[in-house]
Amino acid sequence: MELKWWEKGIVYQIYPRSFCDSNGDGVGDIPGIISKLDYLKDLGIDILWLTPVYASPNDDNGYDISDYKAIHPEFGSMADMDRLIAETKSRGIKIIMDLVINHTSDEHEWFKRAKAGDMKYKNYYIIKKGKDGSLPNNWGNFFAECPWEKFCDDEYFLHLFSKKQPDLNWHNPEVYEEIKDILRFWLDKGIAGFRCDVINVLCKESLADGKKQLVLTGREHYLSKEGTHDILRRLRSDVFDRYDCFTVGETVFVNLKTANDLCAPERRELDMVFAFEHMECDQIAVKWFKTRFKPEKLMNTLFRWQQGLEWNTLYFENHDQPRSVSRFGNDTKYRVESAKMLGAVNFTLKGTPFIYEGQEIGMTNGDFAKLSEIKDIESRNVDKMLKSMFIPKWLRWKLIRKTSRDNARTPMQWSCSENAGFTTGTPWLQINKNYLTVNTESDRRAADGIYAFYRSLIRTRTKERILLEGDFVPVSAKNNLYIYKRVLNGNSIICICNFSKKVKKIKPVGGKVLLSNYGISVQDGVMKPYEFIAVKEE
Ligand code: TEU
Ligand code: CA
Repeated sequence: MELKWWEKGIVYQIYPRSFCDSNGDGVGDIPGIISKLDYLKDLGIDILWLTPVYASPNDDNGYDISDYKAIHPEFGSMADMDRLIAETKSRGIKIIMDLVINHTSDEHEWFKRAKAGDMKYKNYYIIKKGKDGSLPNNWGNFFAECPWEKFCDDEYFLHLFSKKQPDLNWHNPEVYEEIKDILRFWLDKGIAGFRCDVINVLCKESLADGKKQLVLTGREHYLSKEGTHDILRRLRSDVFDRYDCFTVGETVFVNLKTANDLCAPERRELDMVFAFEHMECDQIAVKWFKTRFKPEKLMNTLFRWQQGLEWNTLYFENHDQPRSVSRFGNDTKYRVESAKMLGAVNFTLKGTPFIYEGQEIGMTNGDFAKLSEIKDIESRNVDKMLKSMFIPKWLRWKLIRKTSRDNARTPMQWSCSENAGFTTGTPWLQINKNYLTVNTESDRRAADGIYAFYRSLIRTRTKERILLEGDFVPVSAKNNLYIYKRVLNGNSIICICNFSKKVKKIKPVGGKVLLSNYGISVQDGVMKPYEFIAVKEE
């Protein structure tokens, strides 16, 4: 079957605040993105995903939207956005935007009118009376706080995220109509699709108490419910089908069954989903408690998803996760090797690869020294929660330093000039001091640069039909050595990955070397630290 353009393509995620600042206010912006389009074109990407650039009070860095049809002035104007769309188009790059429709900002006109007593708008949100003088139910919240906030008198509104992010009431058909209109507005401008934020929690089937759980009590009442499936199918036939666009859902807590339910082609809901299971391989129960990383958990999870879902999104990083080289690789002695190896795994599995800004030069976790240097609302709430559990300060910091979303949000490191070439002003979040060595300029100059390796990954995947379409076949997964094949019409590519610092012996594989992070041309049976090799078998 002919692959769709979003299956063939490579997606590059931009976190606009941290990408490139054009006017020296310390915040990345749309003109900054435009100035780097040639860089992205040279890398070889096909699709850009922009995290929210809409008007927002920035309680959650743009995921709290106060006007879906306006650009936040700190990012530029609508004219800048139109120019970005035109400039990407002329380079053959498409743009997908973030669609945040589980909640709005409490500063959105709808919520303001609801607050002012307008019944029409009150019904846009989930507002409920307390129960016997206390909260409407016992649910938990994604940002480690109480999900109910006083609305007025004895009423509360639901917010699964921050209190400045009230959840929309998807049982109200008027909400559906409003969102349809917003989607058309952007699609008519030439946007090629959406990354749909927490899309599988839209429909709250009931507001009854939930079964007590360590995190997110109550989630059985809203995770991937029939009402959500119905909304997705309707959005598809009412809107998306009329455009050449695609949707990728950010789907929390999905397993193989629910992921298939959300994106199997015949169900006509989403085109792809972001699953999280492989991101949970180094945590205990909740993401805020990290345990030692064991490659077998990561790789076995990936192997299972490769076999259980027809088409996967392939990602190791985004704006909510620590940097992959610090987390799964080695960000000191083997930074270059392990960053390349992770990239190679991400590009040789079956699915659409996503690159998060900076991943292509092996950017590492932020080098924060104390909580006051961290801006992320999630980290700040987690600190409060842990404090209420009497966890000592040093331990709270240890956990947050490892898990904070700001690890991936530090500004992009472009050069070794002041502020890493990101801004001429004061950056909104501190730049990692390793910018003097880790930056695009130095990396592209180095003989063993990571950027150049990503370029070859992209070109190889685009050229090799086996990598695009071939079936995934696991071969072995033991002793930190992972071997798998991609197979198409009897032809195969074998991929071998040494997920450790130790040298390993294997049976030498013959054939043409397609990819090697050590630049070797013959596989000799020795796998060096973090070595990856892909060989076309003959
Ligand atoms: O994230 C959804 C989500 O579930 C997050 O809480 C995620 O589990 C967490 O960030 C991992 O640390 C999306 C966006 O990607 C995130 O940036 C937003 O804050 C959130 O939705 C609310 O819109
Ligand atoms: Ca700026």
